[in-house]
Amino acid sequence: MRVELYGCDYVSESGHFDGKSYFTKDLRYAIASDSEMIRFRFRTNNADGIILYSRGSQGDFFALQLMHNKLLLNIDLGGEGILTSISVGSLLDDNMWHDVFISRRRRDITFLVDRVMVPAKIRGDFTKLNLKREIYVGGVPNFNQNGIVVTENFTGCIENLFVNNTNLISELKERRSQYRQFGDLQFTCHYDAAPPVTFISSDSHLRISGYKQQIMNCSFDFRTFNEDGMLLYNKFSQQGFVKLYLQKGKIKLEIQSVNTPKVITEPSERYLSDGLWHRTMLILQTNRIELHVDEKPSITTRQFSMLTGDEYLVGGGLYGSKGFVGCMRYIQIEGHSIAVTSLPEHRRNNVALDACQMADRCNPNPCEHGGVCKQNWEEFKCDCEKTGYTGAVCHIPINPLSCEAYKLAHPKSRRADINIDIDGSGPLKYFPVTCEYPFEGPAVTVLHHKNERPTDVKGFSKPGSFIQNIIYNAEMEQIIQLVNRSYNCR
Ligand SMILES: [Ca+2]
Repeated sequence: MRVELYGCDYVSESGHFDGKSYFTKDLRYAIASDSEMIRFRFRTNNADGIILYSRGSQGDFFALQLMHNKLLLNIDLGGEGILTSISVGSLLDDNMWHDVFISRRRRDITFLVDRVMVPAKIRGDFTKLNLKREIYVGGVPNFNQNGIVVTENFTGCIENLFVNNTNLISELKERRSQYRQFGDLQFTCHYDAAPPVTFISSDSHLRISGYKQQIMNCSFDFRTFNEDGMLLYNKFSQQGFVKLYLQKGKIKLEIQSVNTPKVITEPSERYLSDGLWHRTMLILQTNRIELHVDEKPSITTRQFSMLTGDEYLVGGGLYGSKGFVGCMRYIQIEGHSIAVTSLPEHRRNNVALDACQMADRCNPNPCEHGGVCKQNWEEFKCDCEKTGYTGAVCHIPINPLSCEAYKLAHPKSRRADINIDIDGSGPLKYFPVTCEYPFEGPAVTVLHHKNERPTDVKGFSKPGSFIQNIIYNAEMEQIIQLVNRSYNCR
C-alpha cells in the first residue's frame, strides 16, 4: 500500500505563558464595533487562567478565561451593566490542543470549542462593544476587574491568536510599537515531560518498587467522576499497611502499623470526584501522618512507625479493592518521579499512556428542563426531581397538557387543582390552574392571579387614575399558548 499526503504549509505563531507573563496591545483610540471574530488554539495543564481581557469606558468588557477546566466568556456591551456568561468545553486542562472560535454580530454570539458550538444572545439593549485602552493576552496585572472571576494568569501555550484578521502573537514578535510584553514570554511551546496516564477500569493499576524507608513520601494529581476507588496502597515491610482511597467522592486514609490498631480517617470533607485535578501528597514518618489535598494539609501526630514495603500499588484491582478509574499525573513514589512509559509491562495493567481519556458526559448537559446530570466513567444519569419531567433525560412531562387531557385520565372529576404543561416536552414550564368540568360543554381552565379578592379603591374618582398590576400564576408565553389552544376566553 502506498499513501501520499498533501497539505498546505502550516504557520504556527505561538506564545508560551508561565503564569506570570502576559502581553498587551494598545488600542490607541477607542473602538466601537458591531462584530468581532476571535480564534486561537491553546494547550494547558492548569484549570484556571485569564486568556483575553479588555474593557471600555461605558461599562463594556470582554473577559475570556479558563475556569474549572471550562472556557468561560463574560461579556457586557454596556448600559445597564447586565453580564452575559457563556461556558463551553470541559476537561480542557488535559495538555492537549483545543480549538476556540468566537464570533459576535451585534447581540448574537457563537462560541465554539473543539466543534462543540454554543450559540447565545447577549443580554441588555446595547449592540456595540466599546473598548478603550488595551487588550490583555494571557493575563492581567490586577484581577479585581469587571468580568474576571479567576485569580490566575494563563499557564501554557496559545497558538495563532487572531482578533478579527490580526495575528496578535505574530505582531508582538515583530515588536510593533503598540505591543508591550511582561514577564518571561517565549515564542515556542514547551510540552510537559509528565503526561497523564488513564486508569481505564477498576482493575487498572501500576506496581512501583519501594525501598524500605522509614519515611514515605508519595504524591500525584488525580481526576475522576467516579466516587469510589483505591488510589494508593503499600504493605509495610513489617506488620501493617497504608491505603488511600475515594469513598463517595471523599478521600479516606486507612493505616495500620506495628502495635497500632487499624484507623480510618477522612482528612477532608471536600467532594473530589468532580472532574478537576486534585494534588495529593502523603507523608508518613515516625509519629507523624500527613495528607495534603490541593495544598491543604491534614496532620496527625500519634505513636506510629513503619518501614515501607517493596511494592506500591497505584490504582487498584488487587487485594480485593476496587480500583481508581480516571487519570493521574505527576506521580512520585518515595520522592522519585515515575515515568509510567518506562515501567516494564508486567508492572502496569490496563492503563492508557500519554493522555487523559476521560469524557465529560454532562457537558453539554444532556438532561432537559434543568435536570441535574451525574456521571461516572461509563454513563450519565439525570436527576429529574422537581423538574416536572421524567425519563432518562427528563424529557417526558409528568403533568397533563390541559384540563381536557386530565379529564381523560380522571373521568369522574368535577373540579381539580392541578399543574398543566401546555407544550408537553417543549421548553415551557408547567403552571397551576383549576380545572372545572360542567355537565355540558368543554372543560374550563381557570388561571388564577394574586388579586382575586375585591380591592377597595378610595380617592380615585377619575377614570384611569388607579392602576394595579395583576400577577398571574403563569408567564406571558404560557398564557399566550393557553389562549391559543382554547375555544373561547373570558
Ligand atoms: Ca413543557
